[in-house]
Amino acid sequence: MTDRFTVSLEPALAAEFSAYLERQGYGNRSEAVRDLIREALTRERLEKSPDSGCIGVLSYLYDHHERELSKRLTETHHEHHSLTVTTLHMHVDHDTCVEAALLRGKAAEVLSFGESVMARPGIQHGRLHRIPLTGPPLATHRHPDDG
Ligand code: NI
Repeated sequence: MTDRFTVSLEPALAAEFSAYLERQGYGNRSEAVRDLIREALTRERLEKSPDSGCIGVLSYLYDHHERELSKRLTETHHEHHSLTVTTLHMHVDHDTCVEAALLRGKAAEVLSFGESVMARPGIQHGRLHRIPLTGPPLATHRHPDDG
């Protein structure tokens, strides 16, 4: 069952929206509106419910010759092993590495961990994408090394 509604836009906004659809490659307005609504609801949920569960995709680039950075990053992920589910490492060229870490935890914890990594000297192009979990906030089982 689909809920339909009509949206009125002033001409200038409608023109901007049409240009946006074109740039983003949307075939129809409904799909674009659905995505924008989902994005707004996701943002609100992550902001208003810091304890709700989410998946985080954290990516960044760094120079592995940068003093100690490589080692400290590994240590950081170990210190937060309950948040960092897995890390993918790519040797881009002689100097540069890209890592993508998959995180799982409370929205606020994932954000503060991501921000602390991205703020480090030597970390470039840091990005954190958070996807809210709709089911139970977190897996409840524990591992012997969780402390
Ligand atoms: Ni590397």
